[in-house]
Amino acid sequence: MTNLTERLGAQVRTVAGRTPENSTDYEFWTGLSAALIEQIADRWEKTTQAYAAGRQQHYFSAEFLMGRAMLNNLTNLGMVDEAKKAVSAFGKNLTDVLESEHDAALGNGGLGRLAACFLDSCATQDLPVTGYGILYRYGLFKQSFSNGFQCEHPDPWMEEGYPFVIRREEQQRIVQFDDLTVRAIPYDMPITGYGTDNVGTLRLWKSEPMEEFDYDAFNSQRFTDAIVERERVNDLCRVLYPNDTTYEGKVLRVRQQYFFVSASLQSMVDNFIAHHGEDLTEFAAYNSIQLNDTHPVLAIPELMRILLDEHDLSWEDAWNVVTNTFAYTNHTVLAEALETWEYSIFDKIFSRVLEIIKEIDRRFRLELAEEGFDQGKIDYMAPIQSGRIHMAWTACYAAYSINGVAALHTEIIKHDTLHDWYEIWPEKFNNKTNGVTPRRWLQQCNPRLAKLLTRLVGSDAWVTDLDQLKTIESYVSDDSVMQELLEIKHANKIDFAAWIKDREGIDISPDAIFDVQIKRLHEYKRQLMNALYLLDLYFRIKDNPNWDLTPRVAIFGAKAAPGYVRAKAIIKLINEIARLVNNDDEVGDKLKVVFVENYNVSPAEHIIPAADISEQISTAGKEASGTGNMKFMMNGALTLGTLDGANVEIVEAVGHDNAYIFGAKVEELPALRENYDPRYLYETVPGLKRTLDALTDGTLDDGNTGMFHDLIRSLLESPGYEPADLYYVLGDFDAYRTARDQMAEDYRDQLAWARMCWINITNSGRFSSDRTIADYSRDVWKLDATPIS
Ligand code: H53
Repeated sequence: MTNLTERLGAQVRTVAGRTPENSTDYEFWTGLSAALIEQIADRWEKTTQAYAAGRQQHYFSAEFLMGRAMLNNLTNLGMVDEAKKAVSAFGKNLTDVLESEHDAALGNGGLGRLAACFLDSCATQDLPVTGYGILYRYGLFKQSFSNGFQCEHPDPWMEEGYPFVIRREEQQRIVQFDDLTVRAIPYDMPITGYGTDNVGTLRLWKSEPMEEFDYDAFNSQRFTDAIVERERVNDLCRVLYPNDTTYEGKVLRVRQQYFFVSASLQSMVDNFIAHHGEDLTEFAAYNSIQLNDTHPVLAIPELMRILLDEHDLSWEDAWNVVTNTFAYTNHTVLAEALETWEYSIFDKIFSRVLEIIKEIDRRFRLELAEEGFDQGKIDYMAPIQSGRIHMAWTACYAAYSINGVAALHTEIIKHDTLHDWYEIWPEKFNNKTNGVTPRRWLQQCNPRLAKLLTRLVGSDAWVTDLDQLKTIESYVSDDSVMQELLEIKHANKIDFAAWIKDREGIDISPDAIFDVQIKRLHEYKRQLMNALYLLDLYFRIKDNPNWDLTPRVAIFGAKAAPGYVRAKAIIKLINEIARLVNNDDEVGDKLKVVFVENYNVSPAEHIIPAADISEQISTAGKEASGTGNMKFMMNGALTLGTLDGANVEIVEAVGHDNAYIFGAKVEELPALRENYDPRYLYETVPGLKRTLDALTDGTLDDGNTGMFHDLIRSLLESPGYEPADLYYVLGDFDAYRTARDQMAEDYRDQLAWARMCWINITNSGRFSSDRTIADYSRDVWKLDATPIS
């Protein structure tokens, strides 16, 4: 191959239709992407062929939050320096070219980003794993603030073309609904791994009309009918549902789910036949499917349908295949997130699938009755109950493996959420603590720290074996290394301050503590508690203007589901607090509040390397795992958190001296709740009354919406169907304030602080998604690495 500069020049000319000298950064990005695809095409094909012939794993997920692809691919292929040179040969700057890339935001939050990290680890470990999802035309909405209120805008992320997905016209499938027939076209995205020739695949399906246009309808003057039909099909993949954890009960969402699992299963079955012949009873020997939450659970009845109706297997044989094929990951214990669908929806759009679910339900009831279970229990656990279909229950019955995503979460599903299933099939249950890829979340986003780690480890072996960092833990007592670590953090904070200035127009000092909470806005994540702390801190500063406190910058990033009124109220509240605090000269640099608009994967890559404090403050028992907590730790931020989700394991890894833990524990909450009186706390906890009163006494302005009154009510009054302050915000407030104040005090001793950061970084090995994937691969998927060279 000719050198990259020449190829890039040619590609840019092709996409831009003019000389590279006059082309835009975005055209350079497109050209460079094309050159990259050219580079990996042969190996990608070879990998695909190698995987197709052996045992394979398939990761079904309605969400893949990929973020940007270019830097990740360049890094994996060892081409960053070459790309820098090639781009600068035309007078461009690689950073600007990279910044012109849109985020592929085909996910809402943790669950979608986890899927993306998993693909990265699978590719890096040469594991034969393919991801399957939906090519949404609009990803997660873009967020802007208007007078502090969240506004949502569409995200047409690939409208200008996106070279990292390749349309595979010839591999299309037909997906049949009772009232609609559509073509499913696969768009394949190459997934490069670090330091390997293997290239994995993410297959995203797009729906298209059977005929691009119904000319008969058009010719007989029914022009609008022709358009309407076409749009009905296009609607299917038009938009990602913007809900995190809760689900949207829309027919369209069920259609999306069925659409992508049906198309994926068809292509898997065809591949099986091509390589292993027509005897589909052997299907599970070569294929296993991980269901990422309940969103793809329709794959269970759909595989039954394919085996029964299209390949004439008996029910028993088909069920045997199905129960050896599917593994189910649960990601939440929140009741409102467990999907159930109305029977009538299924009846309307895929009656045959419903028929199969009814038969699964009938056999389930029979099986349990024969084993002597009482009717009440059977009714509760059955796939169909009171006219609704329970996707999680169906998954638990059919799957050979059921896992939670952190040790504590798995215990909770075993003994609470899914405890009836655990009693019957304990052998199905296992824990797979989440992880994050150290390529994107350390090596790429924090090059300064990466360089130090490589120097001390003696090689970049840590990039694919993060446990290696443990070998350099002892530098904790080397003051010059600690000094270097402080300088790295400081340099990252300067970069971040410049980025924020550019984006939000606000000045922040790199000498302040950067205290960060970035995650979806949800009451259980308790951004409200953080906001109340800031308001209380503001009043304390006002009380004592000469207070010599360590300057703080509180940084938020969060999107609220468009219909989640209370979450939107919390966004408005934080923006109001920012307005109050940032414009008060008496406060000055002591406290700044920054709400980063349109938080997404790319902003996270700027924020995390600059963070000092990682806010992980969910109500104990509510956050299944969390993965942001791991990214912060890897980058040397200290956790301020509750004993929830994976925080528990982070503390286990670093020790209590190197994290700040506060608040009620899961096992304490039931008793605490019994006599819980938030109003008493409001009256008695110092500072709490004036802080809460500020929401409604004119200090802060909710634009006459009444939303701040509602927030106060949610904390102090019970609406009847749930207790007041369901998420124990006021209950934990004082302990939170004490811990956070203590952190700020401790920050003064910079060397001691650096030592704590170092312990976090060097003990983050077990939170690499490489470890998680190795666990899945060994315990659940039974896969062998399949290197192509
Ligand atoms: O999944 C993450 C967890 C996190 C959990 C999140 C999640 C979603 O993002 C969406 C739906 C859902 O049921 C759960 O909230 O705690 O870390 C990955 O497992």
